[in-house]
Amino acid sequence: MINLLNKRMQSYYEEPAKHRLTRRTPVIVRVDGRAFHTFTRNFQKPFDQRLIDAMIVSATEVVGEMQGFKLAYVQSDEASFVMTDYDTLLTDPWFGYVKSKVETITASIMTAAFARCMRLANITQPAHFDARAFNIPADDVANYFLGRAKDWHCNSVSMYARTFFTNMELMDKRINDVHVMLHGIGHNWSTDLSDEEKNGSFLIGCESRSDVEPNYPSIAALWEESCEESCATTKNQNHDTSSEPVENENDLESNITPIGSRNGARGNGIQPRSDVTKP
Ligand SMILES: Nc1nc2c(ncn2[C@@H]2O[C@H](COP(=O)(O)OP(=O)(O)OP(=O)(O)O)[C@@H](O)[C@H]2O)c(=O)[nH]1
Ligand SMILES: [Mg+2]
Repeated sequence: MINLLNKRMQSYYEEPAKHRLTRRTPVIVRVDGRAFHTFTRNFQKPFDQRLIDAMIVSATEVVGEMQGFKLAYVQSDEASFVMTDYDTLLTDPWFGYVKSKVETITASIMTAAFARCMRLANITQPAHFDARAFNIPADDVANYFLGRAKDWHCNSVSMYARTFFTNMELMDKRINDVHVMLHGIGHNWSTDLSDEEKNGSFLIGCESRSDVEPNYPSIAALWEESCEESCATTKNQNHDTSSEPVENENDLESNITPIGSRNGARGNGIQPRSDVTKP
């Protein structure tokens, strides 16, 4: 028996709220720890290796689940992932690019994995992550990651400086002034800290890389590499086998050309934007 009431509830209310991300355009998903200022109250300051490791392990778990994953960047209590759905003509988007599904699943995987890491460190306090997903043009993906990396660079310097100076002393100081203040008391941000603490970590393939500096050429090269690497490995995977392409003008897939199959990062022929690439 057809449940007409349920069908009406779905078509009137659920379906209109089911927003989908745009196909054949990269998608960024960013998770962020909820109220981590409070959660980390008893953690080591300015940086706690248990938190850094747990974020990388948890983000790696998301990477393992995310279809079309290309590149991720982890810093502080946040991680950004970029995925695509155009490695091949028949690549499926993760969860049909249904926005709420992508966001809730990503936040759940991250939260569950992070809780496991915390339990191993004997921390039982609950931690939660939110997630947001949005499209971004392929030629601005490197700029997106550059923005997050630059943000971490500044936060890392000021978190380190707060170990030695009061908020009052650091008020209205530019980043270069803070470096000078640190040098003045015999500390050097660039040599005192680990790469993870200074740069955050990029996840590409099965690798975690903390040696990537926050400049456009390095990050753009990584994005390019992630597209090429993933195209090589995912070709002929993730197919919707129920819909082989047909040369038919009514077939949605027959009138499109594969983008990004060889040079995925800029496969659409658009040159990278340069408006925010200069320091
Ligand atoms: N002690 C310590 N704290 C950290 C470390 N990494 C991140 N944090 C804390 O995590 C916070 C993350 O900042 P936000 O995400 O902007 O702030 P939040 O408190 O999580 O608030 P919402 O994200 O808005 O819920 C920082 O302000 C730090 O207090 C670390 O390695 N050690
Ligand atoms: Mg947070």
